[in-house]
Amino acid sequence: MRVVLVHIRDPQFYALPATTRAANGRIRVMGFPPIGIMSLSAVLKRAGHECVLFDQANPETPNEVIVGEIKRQRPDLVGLSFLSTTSYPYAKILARQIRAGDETVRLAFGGVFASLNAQLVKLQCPEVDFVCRGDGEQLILDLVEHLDDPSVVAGVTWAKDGKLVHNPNRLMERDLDQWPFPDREGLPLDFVESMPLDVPTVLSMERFTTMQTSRGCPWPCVFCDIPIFNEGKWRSRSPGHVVAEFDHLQKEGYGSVYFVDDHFLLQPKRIEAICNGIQQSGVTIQWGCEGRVDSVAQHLFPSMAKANCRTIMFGIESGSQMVLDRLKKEQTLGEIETAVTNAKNAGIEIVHGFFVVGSPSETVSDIRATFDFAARLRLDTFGFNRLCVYRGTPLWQEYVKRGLVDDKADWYKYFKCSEIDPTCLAGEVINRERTMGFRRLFLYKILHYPKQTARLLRRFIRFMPLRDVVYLIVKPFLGVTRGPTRNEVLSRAVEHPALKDAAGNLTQVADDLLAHVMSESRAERLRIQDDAEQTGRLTDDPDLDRRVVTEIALSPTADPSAKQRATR
Ligand code: B12
Ligand code: SF4
Repeated sequence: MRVVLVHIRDPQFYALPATTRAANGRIRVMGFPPIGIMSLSAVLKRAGHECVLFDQANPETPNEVIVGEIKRQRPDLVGLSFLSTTSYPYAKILARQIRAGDETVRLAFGGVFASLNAQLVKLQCPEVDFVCRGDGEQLILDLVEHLDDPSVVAGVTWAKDGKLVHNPNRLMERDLDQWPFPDREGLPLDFVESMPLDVPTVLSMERFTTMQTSRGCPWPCVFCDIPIFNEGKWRSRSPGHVVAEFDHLQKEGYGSVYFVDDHFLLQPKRIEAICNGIQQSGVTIQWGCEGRVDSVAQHLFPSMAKANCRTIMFGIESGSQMVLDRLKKEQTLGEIETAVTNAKNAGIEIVHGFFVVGSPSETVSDIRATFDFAARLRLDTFGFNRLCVYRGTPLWQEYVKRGLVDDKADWYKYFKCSEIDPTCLAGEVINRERTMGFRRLFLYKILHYPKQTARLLRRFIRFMPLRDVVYLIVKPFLGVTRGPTRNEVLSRAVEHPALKDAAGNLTQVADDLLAHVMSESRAERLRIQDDAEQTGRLTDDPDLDRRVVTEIALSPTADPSAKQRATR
């Protein structure tokens, strides 16, 4: 079988660098590689199928070229893969262009948004034959074998005789080691490691890629749909499998890797084994990961640094405990300070904080407290996004109950919370406070952490045109405000009006599902925690994790002000 897979992109999440070609002749893209379609391609090829990949980031394959190639190559299946609500409009547009060019080709959608809204998507996009839910590896293998009768393919939503068919869910696969490494050579692109800030910020010019070593996160943050996408479960690859992929990437010439895991820092035993494996195999690739600040694996930050972990990104969200509690983040300001301090003391070069502003019940003084908190933390980089609400999250459900969103009419949209929730500050106030907060934060960092700031700027200047670095620094002081982004406008505009009502009638399942997922999440956390405790017991020290974390925070090399804060 021949399969074409396309990764759909939001234009603002990638950019083309000034030097558009790498030394090997491949086009350079600043952004993350499309690891979803790369994973599916590897699985298909191993099973003997042919697979052709396209990425909308490739300037040489705009939609017209993709449509033309599909007409020319006549694949058995075309899969469009996209991550979020924001990229759904672009997926719809391409699906319609493909269908207009070829009436018979089989079209499939997959990815997080499509999974969580499968029936609605199928109704709104009749030109798409299959909406695929959850993990795609086994699903796509089964689908290509049953294109004419997908009734036996678990996890597919499709239509028969004009009626919607929602096949049962696929059992969640725990053995992730069975899948081959992603097909990274299937696209003629080289990716540049960057952060999607206002000016895309280049972190290195090493050959860059992403890896996924675990899936899911069992916490209940109200704005996040990861728990529901993963049915409240966390699944991981074995350390040996992860290290083997590192080894393979090193041989392929990669110098930098970022883990797209939702919470890498969950299981100390696994992290330790991965770090040991990297050191023993002599892999020199620098890597980065994301995790929670309450991780019990913080005593391993020094081992991670030794194993070339260069970046840790924490979901900090707010400097107000009230806001953290409102978001059900289940973390404290003290835990945040400890984690950031531990990471810096361990020698992690870039520690990043994700923050949100514009949360429900947040006041002006909460926003100010957040920026002050960010200033005091030893963070190297930070991002402050306006909180948005997406369908599939507990916050969306709450808004439905409070009558703030209409699930029937709004399911494919996303909103800045402040646009719809009267308990949020007005958008202009949030933007004003954010601009002022940024200015204070920048000045504070330059004055109080001059060496740390200079080191970071030196890194940027090495890889970015000077004017971009200057713009990055002065941007907060320019006070430019923007209206809605192109995505925001698109996500609210592109639809099949005639089918909207029919789609809306299917939106009644979320409550039960949410309750089920949240209880599964709690059980999963207990299971993993048990496991961590048992690891402690195996080393004859049940308090190992907690004690070492505190020791690192209070070590004599720690910043003395952080030491005071950590003991507060
Ligand atoms: C890495 C990442 C990014 C990267 C983008 C990477 C890229 N290549 O474009 C960056 C940082 C740029 C980013 C930006 C954003 N992201 Co993001 N991102 C992620 C993250 C952490 C991992 C995605 C990933 O690489 N997964 C690994 C691959 C292997 O999985 P996958 O793509 O889902 O593919 C699997 C299946 O879905 C399936 N599959 C996928 N496609 C297809 C197609 C077919 C035909 C089939 C059969 C199967 C199939 O098979 C694959 C293998 O099992 C996810 C969280 C998550 N766990 O998914 C959030 C996530 C997708 N992002 C999210 C959001 C909101 C955004 C932003 C809107 C954030 C913002 N406010 O700016 C933007 C929008 C970006 C865009 N759409 O272009 C939300 C989406 C929520 C929603 N309902 O919309 C998520 C779920 C995070 C969250 N906590 O809620 N993101
Ligand atoms: S910690 Fe919260 S925000 Fe982060 S992945 Fe888990 S549920 Fe989502």
